[in-house]
Amino acid sequence: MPEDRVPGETAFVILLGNAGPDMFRRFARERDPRRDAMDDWTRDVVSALARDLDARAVYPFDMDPPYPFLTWARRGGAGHVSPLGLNIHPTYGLWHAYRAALLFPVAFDLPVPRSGAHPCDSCLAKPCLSACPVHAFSPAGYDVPACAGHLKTSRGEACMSRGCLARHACPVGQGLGYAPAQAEFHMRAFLVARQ
Ligand code: B12
Ligand code: SF4
Ligand code: SF4
Repeated sequence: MPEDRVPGETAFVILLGNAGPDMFRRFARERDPRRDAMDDWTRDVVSALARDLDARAVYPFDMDPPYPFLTWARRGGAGHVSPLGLNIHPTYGLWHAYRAALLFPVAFDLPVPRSGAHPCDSCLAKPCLSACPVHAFSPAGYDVPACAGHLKTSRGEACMSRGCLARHACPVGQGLGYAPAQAEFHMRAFLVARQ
C-alpha cells in the first residue's frame, strides 16, 4: 500500500530484529557497548548479509521521515499496536525491536505469520499505562520531554538501570526483559538522541 512507503522495485520484505536479550549478548562480544554504537554494528552485519543475498538493506534509524517499521511488522503478522504506541508481540511482548529490513526484487513462497489475538484486548488492568512515574503515556501520545527530563534526575535511576517501567509492567513476555547492561545501554542511547 502507498502509505507503507516500501521503496519501489521491492516484491518481498524480511524484517530483522531482536526479541529478548540474546542479540545484545552478541553485540557485547563483538563490540564495546561503552564506546560503540549498535547502529554501526548493525550496518556492518546486515550489509554483508544483504550482499550475500542480493538484497537491499534499509534501517529503522535511516531516512527522514523514518521508514514505518512498525507498520511493516504488523503487515507481516508480527504483532499489534499497544496503548504505549510500541508494537506488542504475543510471545515477546514489548521486549522486541527491529534492526533492519532486507528488500528483495522477487517474492518468495513463504507462509505469512499471523499475529493472533491482540493481547491488550484481554488485559483489562492495562498496568503499562499507570507505571510511568511522570505519566508520560496519555491518550495524547508519548510525552518525550517528560520522560527524558525524568531520566536525567536521580529519580530516574530505576528507569535508567532497569529500562522503561511501563514496559516492565506488561505481563506479556515477562522473563524476556533486557538485562541491566542492555537496559542501561538503550536508555543512554535514547538520552543522547534527545540532546
Ligand atoms: C522517532 C523514534 C523515537 C523517538 C520519538 C518517539 C515518539 N515520539 O513516539 C524517540 C527518540 C523518543 C524514541 C524513543 C524510543 N524508542 Co523509538 N523510534 C523512533 C523511530 C525511529 C521512528 C518512529 C516513527 O516516527 N515512525 C513513523 C510512523 C509513521 O510509522 P510507524 O512507526 O509504523 O507508525 C505507526 C504505528 O506505530 C502507530 N503508532 C505510532 N505511535 C503510536 C502511538 C499510539 C498511542 C498508538 C495507538 C499508535 C501509534 O501508528 C502509525 C501509523 O500506522 C522508530 C523506528 C522506525 N523507523 O519506525 C523507533 C521505534 C519506534 N522505537 C523503538 C523503541 C524500542 C524505543 C525506545 C523504547 C528505546 C529504548 N530506550 O529502549 C525509546 C522509548 C524511550 C523509553 N521511555 O523507553 C522501537 C519500537 C519497537 C516496538 N516493539 O514497538 C522502534 C520501532 C525502533 C526499533 N529499532 O525497533 N523513538
Ligand atoms: S500491559 Fe496490557 S495493555 Fe499494556 S501493553 Fe501489556 S498487554 Fe497491552
Ligand atoms: S522510561 Fe521511565 S519516565 Fe520514561 S516513559 Fe518509561 S517509565 Fe516513564
